[in-house]
Amino acid sequence: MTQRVQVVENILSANDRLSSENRARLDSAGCFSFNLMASPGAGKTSLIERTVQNLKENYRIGVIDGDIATTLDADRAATAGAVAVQINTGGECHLDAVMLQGGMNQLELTALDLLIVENVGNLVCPASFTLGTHKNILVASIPEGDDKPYKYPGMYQGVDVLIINKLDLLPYIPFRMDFFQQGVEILNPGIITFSLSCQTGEGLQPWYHWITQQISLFRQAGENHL
Ligand SMILES: Nc1nc2c(ncn2[C@@H]2O[C@H](COP(=O)(O)OP(=O)(O)OP(=O)(O)O)[C@@H](O)[C@H]2O)c(=O)[nH]1
Ligand SMILES: [Mg+2]
Repeated sequence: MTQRVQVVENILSANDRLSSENRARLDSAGCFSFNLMASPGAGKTSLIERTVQNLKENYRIGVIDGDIATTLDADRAATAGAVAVQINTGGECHLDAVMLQGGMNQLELTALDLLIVENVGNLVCPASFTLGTHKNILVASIPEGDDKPYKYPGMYQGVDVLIINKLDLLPYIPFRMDFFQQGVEILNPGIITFSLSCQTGEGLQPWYHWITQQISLFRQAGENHL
């Protein structure tokens, strides 16, 4: 048991080291990045499609898509207008820093303003593996149910931004928004939250605005370090 704990700790600290290297590469390339995490089907790729379609006029966008199998999501991101790379984890339930490094090696980072990473659909494993992206974002969705913050606290605790997707389904599904938000508030007080629908487009403008703002702040910080 002690040995097993030691091995897990070693794996995680090796991952942390590599994720710092990934961050340094992204910083020196001037490429702002975020990692989208969610349960399967919450709408990560739909959000990427919308985001790329909306922002591609102003920014050069890369997408690294993590999935157990297929290139379906990277194909969707590419069709939307991103430079897209698919990573198949071959059964692993999360991306880790070395996988992201492999994906980044296939992209010309200096030619990108924004890198979006889509993690494997899972509310447990991705929370334990930092990748080196600037922000970690959780996409929750109405059909998953309002109890998810209580049942998956690690994921809700460790993120910088929360997106509540599939708002269009709220009238049809028993989902107590107050109960959900109380759970979030206990775990991650004051977290930046966007409620939206990738289906109807409702609520997407503030999300696009936030990205634009973050890219400006990131560039200003880079200039201050020169
Ligand atoms: N009603 C509704 N459906 C949505 C919305 N966003 C996404 N969907 C649908 O939800 C399903 C899953 O969407 P994806 O974007 O593929 O979800 P994902 O999180 O990328 O899924 P995985 O990569 O498999 O984990 C698709 O059928 C989408 O059309 C939304 O806002 N409202
Ligand atoms: Mg997807």
